[in-house]
Amino acid sequence: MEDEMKIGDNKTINVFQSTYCSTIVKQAADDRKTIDVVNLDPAAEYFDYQPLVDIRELIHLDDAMDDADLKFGPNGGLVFCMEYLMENSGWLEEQLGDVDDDYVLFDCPGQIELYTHMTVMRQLVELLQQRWNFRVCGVFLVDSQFMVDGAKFLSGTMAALSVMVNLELPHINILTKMDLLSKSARNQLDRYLEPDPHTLLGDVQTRSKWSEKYRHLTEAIGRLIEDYSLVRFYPLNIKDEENVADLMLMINNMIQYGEEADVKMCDFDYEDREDKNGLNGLHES
Ligand SMILES: Nc1nc2c(ncn2[C@@H]2O[C@H](COP(=O)(O)OP(=O)(O)OP(=O)(O)O)[C@@H](O)[C@H]2O)c(=O)[nH]1
Ligand SMILES: [Mg+2]
Repeated sequence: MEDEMKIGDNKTINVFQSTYCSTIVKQAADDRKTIDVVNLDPAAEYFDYQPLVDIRELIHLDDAMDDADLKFGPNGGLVFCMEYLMENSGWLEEQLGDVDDDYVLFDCPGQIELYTHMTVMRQLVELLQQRWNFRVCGVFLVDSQFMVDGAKFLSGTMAALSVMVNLELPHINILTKMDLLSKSARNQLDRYLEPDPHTLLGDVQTRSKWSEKYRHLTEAIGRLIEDYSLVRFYPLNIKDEENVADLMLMINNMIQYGEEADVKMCDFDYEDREDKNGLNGLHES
């Protein structure tokens, strides 16, 4: 990364979906900055970036599923691969090489249980933070098309909250694929982005027996989200450069990345005069 961005041990990481990784890498390249991506998805078939490290060179999902002794299915196999990575963390460290001051995205597999309640990703985060001095920001991406309905919005919010609690990281929630939403779906979603429990609950209320029975619980969840501002979502349209730049800036601020680069040195003329408040005057030259 560029010299002016050096701030000590300043390796940074975000956890992303493949399309977002390539979007960020391309936008950074347009600004003549290099961002590296580590593919941590042992089942990845295609992604549109050149990875710095690729977990598939250590273990592929097929290795776990085809093994006659292990006999894993896709989910168990994926967890096995991530645990295998942790057992071979020396391999990852060696592959990463000297990444001091670099900005690294980790493109992670999509199975949500890895983040909501399992420990393997948490262990990885601890390794990055505590042993390898990374500054880590978790980026949780949810497909906006699954959030255009009160009940789904509540459940997406609870999933995001579980991830935040489990990983205990600076964290940002992003709604992806905004470019694919119709105008009416976008309007519907806008109502949830500044959540008002009554708006949400109005949508969630159906006349089913179940929803009637748990109405108070649903109301309490809605109030919790609103009262404590626990979870916020930021919409992302990858086709809107300004939108991508705003999100990058927000993430950089969270991990205090490139702060020195923003410090502008100015020459000042100090004058021996008292201003009207009795303070020494300061003039920018
Ligand atoms: N139009 C549009 N398509 C998108 C966007 N994000 C992802 N896609 C498409 O959705 C599909 C899946 O995207 P990926 O980036 O591979 O998603 P992923 O979360 O990495 O998927 P897995 O690795 O399988 O978990 C691809 O066909 C992408 O082109 C978006 O913001 N807009
Ligand atoms: Mg992917």
